[in-house]
Amino acid sequence: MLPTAPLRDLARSVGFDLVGFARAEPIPPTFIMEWLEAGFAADMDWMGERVAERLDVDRLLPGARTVISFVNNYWRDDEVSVGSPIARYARGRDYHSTLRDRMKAFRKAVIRMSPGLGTYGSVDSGPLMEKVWAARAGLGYVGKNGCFITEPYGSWVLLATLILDAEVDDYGTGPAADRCGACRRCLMSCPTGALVGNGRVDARACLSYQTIENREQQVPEAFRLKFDNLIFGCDICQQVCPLNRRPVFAEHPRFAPRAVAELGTLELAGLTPTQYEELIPGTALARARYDVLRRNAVYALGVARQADSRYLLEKLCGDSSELVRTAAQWALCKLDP
Ligand code: B12
Ligand code: SF4
Ligand code: SF4
Repeated sequence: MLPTAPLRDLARSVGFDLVGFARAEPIPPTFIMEWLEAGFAADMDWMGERVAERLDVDRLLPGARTVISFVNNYWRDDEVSVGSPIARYARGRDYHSTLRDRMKAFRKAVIRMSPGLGTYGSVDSGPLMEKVWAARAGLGYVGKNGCFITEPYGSWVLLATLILDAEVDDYGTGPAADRCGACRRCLMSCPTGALVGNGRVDARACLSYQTIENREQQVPEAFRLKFDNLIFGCDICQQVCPLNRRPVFAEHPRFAPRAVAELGTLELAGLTPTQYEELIPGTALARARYDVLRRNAVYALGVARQADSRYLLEKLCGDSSELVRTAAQWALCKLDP
């Protein structure tokens, strides 16, 4: 049995803001099955492909006993990125590598303490329900906005998860008390009605999905009309949340905005392949390809009816990417209704 006190110190020393421990018990299937059956996963087929693993971490690490949940606050208000159309979590260095590096350092040190220990770690991409583990570990709860909300940092947090095949001496007591109460601000503010109750998000309507995961086709017009200075991810349901009113500045330079977060939509729509290669690798924006990022920025220019974008939009009507060409034609029509 591992003692949690030194593990907590270790988590802090590698850079995590919060850490908690949950027993590796199976997750009831209702949440994810109902979500998948309702079609809320849109075309993220990978969400339905490894459901058995998502529900039972023993399938990821045979003999799993404990799930450690790590939290990093990432909120910053640097002057340079105040008007950025990129969601906050994606403005700095790619969080996957930041949290992964921290978890690797943690894992290495724990294995030194307990040789032979089996582990399985993931940040975002593994078949794990990370918010459920963070809730079970007692670090907060899932709000009506579908986000994991902590007491000290609100929902401006990212999660990493590590499974161990050993027990620890102190487990979290489950989700923190729900602090949403009668508030419905996120539900009222979501521009596309993607919040469908009880913390469920219909990804088909969520602008985060449409800007990042919908990479093959045009975004349905009803949604692209909501690309209001928003081209990668969406923070609206977090910005309006009263539990996010007292954010804490994330000091670590890895969370500092990169050069791309200083650009506006016009500059992003006009990115050259060379600029893309200079600015995007190493950030979470790399998930959207060159053409997808420009498609999104072009929509935002159309929505803003920005007169100074006419020259660029006309040029993009002849772009080699069909995705960008069609978006530019649409945006030009918005300029000349
Ligand atoms: C698919 C996905 C998306 C989809 C769907 C969003 C969603 N809420 O499901 C899309 C593309 C829309 C998306 C958007 C975003 N995402 Co996302 N996403 C994921 C991913 C890969 C899986 C989530 C999932 O399993 N969804 C399926 C539903 C059914 O499960 P669920 O989200 O856990 O919700 C249910 C359970 O939590 C259950 N529940 C609630 N409390 C409890 C307690 C217990 C004990 C139990 C058993 C169950 C339970 O009720 C919920 C509703 O059914 C996770 C990473 C991961 N591997 O977990 C990141 C993750 C959730 N995303 C993250 C982020 C940062 C975002 C964005 C904020 C990015 C942005 N700025 O645009 C937005 C937020 C949108 C929103 N309002 O939720 C962070 C979470 C940050 C946070 N504070 O919550 C994660 C954890 C990635 C990470 N490692 O940090 N995302
Ligand atoms: S991220 Fe944006 S679109 Fe998605 S649920 Fe929140 S407010 Fe709605
Ligand atoms: S806006 Fe209100 S209802 Fe939505 S998550 Fe925040 S406190 Fe809960």
